[in-house]
Amino acid sequence: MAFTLPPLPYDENALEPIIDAKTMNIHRTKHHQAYVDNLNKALDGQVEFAEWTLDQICEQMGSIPETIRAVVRNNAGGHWNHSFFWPILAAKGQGGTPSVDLAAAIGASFGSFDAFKKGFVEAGMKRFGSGWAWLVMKRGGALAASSTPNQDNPLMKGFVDSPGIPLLGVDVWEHAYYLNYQNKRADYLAAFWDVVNWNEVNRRFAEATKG
Ligand code: MN3
Repeated sequence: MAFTLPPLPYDENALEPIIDAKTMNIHRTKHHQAYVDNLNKALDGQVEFAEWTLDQICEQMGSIPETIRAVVRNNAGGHWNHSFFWPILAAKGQGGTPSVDLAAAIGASFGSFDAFKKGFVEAGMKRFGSGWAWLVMKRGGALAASSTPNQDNPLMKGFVDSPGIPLLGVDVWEHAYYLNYQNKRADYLAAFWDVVNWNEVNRRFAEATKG
């Protein structure tokens, strides 16, 4: 079954002024759509993977034939990461706050909420070139801030430094922020907190905790 671009859960201008409508439009209908199209193209005729979910492809990247693995890794990652990204954003003031349970887990793993934010932003700032910063739940339940290059994600066990279940992530490719922030990734990451959809992060955390 071919993969498709998921619907955006809000209007393209909903995240303004933090993320402008033009960036949202280009990012989703051009960049994200290209990952979808290129993933479908790469898997065309690969009957063995016809019923695989996007999660399965990311989690079992080592099972993808080497001849197509690099293109599948880039584009399945790109599709997964952006499909994850849109719903964990919400209009300023609409995203709620971390749940009591999530706040407690963040406190236990990082020492404080501010220490978590600092670690998460640092992960994004230190990522040279293009990639993502993540809050992940590692095996055993501890939370960690990490980053991945390109379109890799924490589901890709054996391919990334800090595998786990992604709870929050931010795209630090220049295409995610260049129109509004130009080269100022730090400003983009500082503003990002205003549009985090904690309701969705809480839901993912509750689901991950259930196991
Ligand atoms: Mn992107």
